[in-house]
Amino acid sequence: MQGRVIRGIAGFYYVSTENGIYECKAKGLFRKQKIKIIPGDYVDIEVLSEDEMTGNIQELRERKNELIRPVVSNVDQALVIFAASDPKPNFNLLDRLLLLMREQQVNVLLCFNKCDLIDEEEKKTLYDIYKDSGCDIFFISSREKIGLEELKERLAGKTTVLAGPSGVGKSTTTNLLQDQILMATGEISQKISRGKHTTRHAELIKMGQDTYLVDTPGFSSLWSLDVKREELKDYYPEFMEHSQSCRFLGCVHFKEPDCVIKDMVESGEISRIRYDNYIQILEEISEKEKNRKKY
Ligand SMILES: Nc1nc2c(ncn2[C@@H]2O[C@H](COP(=O)(O)OP(=O)(O)OP(=O)(O)O)[C@@H](O)[C@H]2O)c(=O)[nH]1
Ligand SMILES: [Mg+2]
Ligand SMILES: [Zn+2]
Repeated sequence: MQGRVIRGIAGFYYVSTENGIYECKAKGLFRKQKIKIIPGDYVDIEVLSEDEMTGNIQELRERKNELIRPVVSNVDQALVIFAASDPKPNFNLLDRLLLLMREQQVNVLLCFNKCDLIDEEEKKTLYDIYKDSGCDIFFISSREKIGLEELKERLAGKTTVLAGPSGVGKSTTTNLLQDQILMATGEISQKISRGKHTTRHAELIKMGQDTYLVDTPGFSSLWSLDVKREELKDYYPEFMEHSQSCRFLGCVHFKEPDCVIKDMVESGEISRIRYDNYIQILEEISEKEKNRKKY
């Protein structure tokens, strides 16, 4: 029987099939070949017991792709959720999540929730920051149920990784987008205290036919990026378009003279928030590369 691994815990894999969810083990064959089954995998299973819904994974279908952060396969896109307010968006974290997804070649739907808390002008400000960033932008309010249908349409038939900081309404929104699983909401930041056991594993929630949301608890803390200093600029579509006009080939738009990008930030054509965060990330990468050379 065919199915999809929706989560894996301590050697057990939960495989969603047309007959329901089976608790499966991976055969020794996989261990011998050093193949690790991960959430998102399409597999063939042999049913051991229909009553107990148990089985063995016999075969792993070819993966379309495989993300490392979070570990999950066969992903089509990411849904990055921030609150328009309460908490105010942390643009630096937001840009890092966009980079992380782009680094893994995953297209991003950027969603600002809690739009009931902001006015049109504030909405426009948010829109202007991200309009050239290469992601599609959605404004929703899960409280007022605004914008959810449009979002739902974009998720249909796809596997979408959900990401965003605590308290922005990920669970509230997830509950409205599907009726299979009810997630706890409102329990802001109890998890921030470290040391406690936090789930680091991705879990797929079936929303409908061929439609999955990948829930990733503690996602933002998994941050770590593997981009070279000279390459960082290539992850910013709003720079790419114009950078061939900079005086220096390979200009990173920082301390170089005659830099078109810096001029565009001055004139407001490129978002200063995006640029300043870019510089901050650029300097962090430089620092890291320097330390690496030292040792
Ligand atoms: N005003 C307003 N509040 C909202 C909206 N959506 C969610 N909330 C509230 O925001 C709080 C946090 O919502 P959750 O859905 O628990 O947020 P979360 O992103 O899942 O948070 P974590 O599980 O901690 O990562 C709750 O009190 C929700 O009622 C919205 O559209 N507008
Ligand atoms: Mg939640
Ligand atoms: Zn430049």
